[in-house]
Amino acid sequence: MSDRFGSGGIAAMWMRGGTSKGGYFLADDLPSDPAERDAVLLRVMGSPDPRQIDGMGGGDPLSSKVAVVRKSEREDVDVDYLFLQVFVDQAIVTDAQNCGNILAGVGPFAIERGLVSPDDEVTDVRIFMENTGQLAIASVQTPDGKVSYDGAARIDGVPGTSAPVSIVFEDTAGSSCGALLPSGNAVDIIDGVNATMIDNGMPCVILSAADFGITGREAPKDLEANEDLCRRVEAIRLKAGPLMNLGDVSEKSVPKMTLVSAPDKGCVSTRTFIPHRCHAAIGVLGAVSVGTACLLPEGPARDVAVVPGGNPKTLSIEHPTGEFSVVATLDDDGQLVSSGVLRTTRKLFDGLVFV
Ligand code: NQM
Repeated sequence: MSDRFGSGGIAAMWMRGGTSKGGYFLADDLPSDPAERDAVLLRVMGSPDPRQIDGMGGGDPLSSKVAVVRKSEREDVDVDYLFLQVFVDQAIVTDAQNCGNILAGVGPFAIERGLVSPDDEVTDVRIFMENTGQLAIASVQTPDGKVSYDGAARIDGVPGTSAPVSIVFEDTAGSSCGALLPSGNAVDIIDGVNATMIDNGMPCVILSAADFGITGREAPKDLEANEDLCRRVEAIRLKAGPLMNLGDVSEKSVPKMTLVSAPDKGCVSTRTFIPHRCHAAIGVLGAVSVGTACLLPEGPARDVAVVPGGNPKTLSIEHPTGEFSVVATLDDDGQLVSSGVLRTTRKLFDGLVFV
């Protein structure tokens, strides 16, 4: 662990990445021992505490996130990115999930810290996602050799506009579960309801909102207040964990639980528990996995989805604050081979954080 400024502080950049926010660290600036690193990060975020009042976290899983970045030694890769979810109200730091929103800030951070040299206008940063062992290619705006955060791109869930960061994922199927459909089925019955257990970058369980007596259009806070719903969804999640090769998930932030219903004008409407708070939007790789479920021959998502023709297809995943477009490229068998998403990011703070 380096003390670059001799102050006892730890060098950190705070960034909004997509619809999430968190601390970005160079791996060398954190303890190399994972247990020591996690203790430092709990202190940085102010966890466990629902308000995270004694730390940088925002009292919400979406703003209690960390990226650890290092120059990669892998062939054809620029940087390695490890995502860590710092729980808000429990002393848990987990690397059991990836995060495609925080990923949006990794390319700019790597350029700002000198790990990647900017090209003209746009710099493609090849990022190895350590949590799942897969590659993402992020295109960062770098006019005049400097990262630009200003631009006209708009994503739902974030006010205003910013420079676009487009990201392409390949080979995300089975990222954490070993197979796209870890049970081998497009549909299984758990606790009496149809469930699709799927992993195309994020382990997700897809359920029909109607099976829980809700419309699927409720506000996240109303769903979180629905104790019967939360209890039933969590019971299914705990059973799905081992079936998805994730083991005991009682202290993990996966699988995500997505309740689907018919779309307004897109492909499918969603409400996603991540896994205990209801997402204000939807995660990036979560949206890719839900979009992929819409393309299956059967299941709760397929039952309500309106899938556009053509290839590639833009799958508009509706969520509580708008929609998330996944551009899906399929092979001749109709299997998704790559997905493209548009995100934006913003540098908020660069300095030292104290523990
Ligand atoms: O699915 C939240 C987020 C995420 C994860 C979560 C994400 C993804 O919105 O790739 O981005 O599901 O915990 O940041």
